[in-house]
Amino acid sequence: PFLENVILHEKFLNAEYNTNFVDETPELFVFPRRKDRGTKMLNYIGHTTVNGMDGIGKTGKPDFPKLIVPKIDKLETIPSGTKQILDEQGPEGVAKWLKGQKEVLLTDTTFRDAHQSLLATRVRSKDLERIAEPTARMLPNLFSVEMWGGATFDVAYRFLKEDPWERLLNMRQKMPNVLLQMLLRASNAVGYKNYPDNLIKEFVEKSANAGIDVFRIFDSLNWVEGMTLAIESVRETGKIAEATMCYTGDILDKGRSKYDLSYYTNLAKELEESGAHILGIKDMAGLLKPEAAYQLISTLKESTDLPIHLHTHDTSGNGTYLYARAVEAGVDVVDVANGPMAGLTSQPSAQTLYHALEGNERQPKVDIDNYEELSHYWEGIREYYKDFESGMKAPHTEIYMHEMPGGQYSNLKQQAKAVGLEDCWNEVKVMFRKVNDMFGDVVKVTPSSKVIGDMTLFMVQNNLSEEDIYERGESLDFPESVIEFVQGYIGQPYQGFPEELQRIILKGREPITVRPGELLDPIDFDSLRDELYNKLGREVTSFDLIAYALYPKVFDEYNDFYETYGDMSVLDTPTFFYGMKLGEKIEVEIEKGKTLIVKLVSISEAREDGTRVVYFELNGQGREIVVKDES
Ligand code: 3PY
Ligand code: ZN
Repeated sequence: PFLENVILHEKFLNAEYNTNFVDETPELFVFPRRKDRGTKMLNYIGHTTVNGMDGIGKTGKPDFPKLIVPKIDKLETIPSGTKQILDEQGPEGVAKWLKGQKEVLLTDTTFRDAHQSLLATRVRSKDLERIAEPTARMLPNLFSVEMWGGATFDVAYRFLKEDPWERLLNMRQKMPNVLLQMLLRASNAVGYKNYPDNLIKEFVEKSANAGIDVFRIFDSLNWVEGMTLAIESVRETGKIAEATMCYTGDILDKGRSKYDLSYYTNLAKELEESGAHILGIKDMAGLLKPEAAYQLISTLKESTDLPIHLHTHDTSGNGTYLYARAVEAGVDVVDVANGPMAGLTSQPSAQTLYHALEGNERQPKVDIDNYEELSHYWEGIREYYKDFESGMKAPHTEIYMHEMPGGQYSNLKQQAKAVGLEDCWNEVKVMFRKVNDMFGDVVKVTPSSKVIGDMTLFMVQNNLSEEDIYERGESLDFPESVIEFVQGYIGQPYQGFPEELQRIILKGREPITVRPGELLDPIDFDSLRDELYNKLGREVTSFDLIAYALYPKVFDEYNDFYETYGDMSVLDTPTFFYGMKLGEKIEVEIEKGKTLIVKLVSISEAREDGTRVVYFELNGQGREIVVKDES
């Protein structure tokens, strides 16, 4: 294979080689892997059938109804939309266009926040890409489709074993007419800690190149200094910087003055000055009450020139009503999800809002029948992922007390269960709020919300009261995330840290007050590329490099999986999660025009060494796979 690599190399063919050719051309040593994709896939299916899937266990494969995908005419041209406005008029043009619209515009979050909030972020690219083109054709009047960022990036590698960049590239191709939007955690990018400045810049640039048009940028403490680098980086790409403030507290509660109306108007002005094209309001926990929404939006409409984009979670059940009040106050865009993927900890339903605004001159201009037709597909998808549901069944108004963000509620509940606090969940909720107040009432959203959650579990688990922390704090080992937080490593909270608590937790360590990114060495991308090249034994793309820089361990594990099983994003979702039933036959298109037919024939009893033999037919040929039974 070495010789083959040499004689087929471009430089060799073009006679552009010299004596250093071999030394300077590492790819000559990359030999094509044996193409045993079929066997690898049978190994995965065999393993999953015998042992089940992490997070689901071994439950047996349910019978799912067939997914209903709307029929589209591919020969018809795709109607143009907001993407064309961006391409023709730039980000300022889009902002101006938005402000000139009478109707309220919609961002559809079904492809990102809806499944992040309802289904533990588990919806796979295959299921998103299949409905992307019908959505683009049937809902061309959307402002944007939120489909990337937040937790979807690491969950794709970590649990779904697929490449999030590929999802973006494919969806971009299928949705050429609407703006594609992502959630960017400012200096935390799509991670949970601060990253070096050059990594943030590189991430933004490559995301923009791969297809993101709108970057919703927030800082988990509403610290504008932590956001400016991300805003600048987005502006340099020519895409839309939606600088966003996270809504916390309750402006209607006059007894709680920290986050009052003037706090938000000042913040909005700072964001406008730092280069925002759109002002985002991110109500990540669903705390914004209808009257508060009216007051907030009316005041912001007066005090800034930016179009306003509002995001909420419908946890309390008040989402549609608060949107209706925001619409009265002049909000420009609101976030909704397709009905079957809406409500509870997700966004309010697009269809519900549409009907709620019947007769209102600002009713959104979308084709409601098309929305309903697409909803039949999402009903099927919701079923596919039923094992990842949070268990919340009804509107949850206690959210106004504990203030946990939509995505955190079920997560923290799981964490509490894992440390034996399942029966103390009501206590945990109350403690969460108490910890928030102890830290001076903080903005709670990834990653600051995790700090409050970690401290909460630490206190409940160790039976500690607030007084205990002040009295015995010197002798307590606080969670690492809490120490880093009061050290300033995720930024500076509004009005600072409570000094005494900070002193108790730090035990003599020095806190920082500058932007954490200023203290981090830039990433040396060249040496990182070499390191990764040596690990992978193949060419390293810029996308791989960024993923490795953000999540070295997760990316390593993803590649190990890929080595062992190959690209399993090609499997249908029920097979990916549950394996196969005895006698079942499936078709797997492993690449365009190449389909494998797999039948599960039988599974042997466990043998003495704990393995089972799984008998398949692959394209009619008998095949045996040995699987270790881990039960
Ligand atoms: C995220 O950061 O992923 C969020 O959705 C926060 O609300
Ligand atoms: Zn959200």
